[in-house]
Amino acid sequence: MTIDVATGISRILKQEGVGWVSTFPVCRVNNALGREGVPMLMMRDDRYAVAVADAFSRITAGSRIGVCTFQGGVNAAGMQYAYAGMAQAYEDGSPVLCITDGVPAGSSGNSQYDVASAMKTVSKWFGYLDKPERTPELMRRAFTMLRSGRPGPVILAIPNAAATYDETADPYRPVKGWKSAPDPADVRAAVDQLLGARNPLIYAGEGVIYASASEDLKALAELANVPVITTLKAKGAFPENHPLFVGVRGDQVAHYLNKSDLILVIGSSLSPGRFSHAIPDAAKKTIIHCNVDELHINKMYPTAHAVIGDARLTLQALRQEVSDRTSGAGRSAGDVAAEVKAARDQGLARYRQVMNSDETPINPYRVYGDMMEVLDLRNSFVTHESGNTRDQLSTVFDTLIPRGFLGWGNVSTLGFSLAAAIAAKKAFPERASVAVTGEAGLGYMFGNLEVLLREKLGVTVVHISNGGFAGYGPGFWGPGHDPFTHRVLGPDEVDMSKVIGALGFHTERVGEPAEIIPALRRALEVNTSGRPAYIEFVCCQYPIYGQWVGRGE
Ligand SMILES: Cc1ncc(C[n+]2csc(CCOP(=O)(O)OP(=O)(O)O)c2C)c(N)n1
Ligand SMILES: [Mg+2]
Repeated sequence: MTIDVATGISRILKQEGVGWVSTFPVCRVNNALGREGVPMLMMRDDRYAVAVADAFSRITAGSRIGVCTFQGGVNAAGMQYAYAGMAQAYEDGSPVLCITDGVPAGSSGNSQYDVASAMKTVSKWFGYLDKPERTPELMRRAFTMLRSGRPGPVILAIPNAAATYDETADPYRPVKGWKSAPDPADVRAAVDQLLGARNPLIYAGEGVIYASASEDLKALAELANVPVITTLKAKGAFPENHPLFVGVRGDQVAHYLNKSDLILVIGSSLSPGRFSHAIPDAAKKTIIHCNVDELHINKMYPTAHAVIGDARLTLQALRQEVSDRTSGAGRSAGDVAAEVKAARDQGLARYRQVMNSDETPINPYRVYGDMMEVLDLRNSFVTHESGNTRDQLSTVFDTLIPRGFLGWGNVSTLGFSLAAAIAAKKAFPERASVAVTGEAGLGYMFGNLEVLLREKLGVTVVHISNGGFAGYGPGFWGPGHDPFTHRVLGPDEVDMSKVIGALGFHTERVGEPAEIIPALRRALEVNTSGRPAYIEFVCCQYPIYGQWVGRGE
């Protein structure tokens, strides 16, 4: 049967189990999506169209692929705006499918912006559908890239969505995705080193989440009796109430990174960026790097042993090897858990204190502490923004299940938290979904707040309202601060709860610590009937949080 490319793509997406597509108009595939009954989540700008799909892939660990469409072709306005979203997905390695109009044959070279070269800088793979008959082939390749190997965005450009082909000539079959298992000799070498180390440390990255390997990580850590730290993006890959959990950042993590003689890295690129640790004295430590591909091996630090393969298969193989070597007894290493507890108690003491603070304006940690009390941490979703909310929540917020918290941002682009909270609601409608933001993130969200009302997405936006951009590092004061570019209108000048309330959100404005918990409860209750909520917490400026090792105070 002869069909057009747009219809073919829509049907293939359905075959691949794609339940909805986020978009900002226009894209020539959209009308076919509508006709074929694929719901569209229409965002209010192209960057958010990408970001919601990106976040959906992250939150479902790639088990359900987020798909978006936006304008491209000769008038690539949408694509130019969406670029920020794609760059962010590429930075963080998120398997999102982006579909856009391609430059039609005969029109290339007409504009200044070269679509193909721009898209190649932000994608794992960029496909250009130059012949309608290639629709099944390119979609197969796209889903192969999305479901196998190191995750990353795939972009498909369709120059002529109305061109037709015979659907029966090359019938589409869904792509399962493939994994690779590690070389047994590498596993043995890694375990030799691990069992010979005095102070080993597990450094877990987001690959553990993409491989659905949290249980396997726990099993290895327990058998080998090794403390665990996770990266920001892997926060929640290891249960944070576990006796072997050290932290994501802060003094206790620094203590373990400093004292370790061996670091077993699993599912992380180990690429020190702005929001991760450097490895202190790396040349003197043994780094065992388990990763899904070779891109990150011997990058920045010398790798003593690499184990290349899927994180779950690798963890299972390591565990089996440790078990075989120790007759099932595991590594005996004294009271590791007691030492972890002491380090955590010491490192977290000053935060635990302010989590109970009664001061006004409210201390932001009091809000986070009360959130932990109100939310069911096994059945909720929380995410941060760029700025203090990232730094503070990743210091103290206890995450008990994978993706109970989404940490993000090798490069953290403001505004992503709302996209993440929307995607979490789509992925797990029964879970409370909370985005915690400062004023900068809120500014990026404004246009998209309408989407939550239109789509009845019961999400709560928590605003740590402190009247300024803390930005990075020492914040509002001290050396290196940004005194000329931090002040915006704050809670004394603008009542944001009225502004957002006029849109139709349930809103609250909270100035008293005792009111935090009741306000959160009301917001979450309203969310259950599909109404979004916004709470402005009038907070003090308190730019204090756990540090990254090697990044300076
Ligand atoms: C798109 C983008 N541009 C710039 C930045 C740099 N940046 C990071 S945090 C921040 C200000 C944060 O201020 P606010 O939202 O008020 O949070 P606070 O730290 O005060 O809690 C800026 C400008 C960024 N992360 N993303
Ligand atoms: Mg602020």
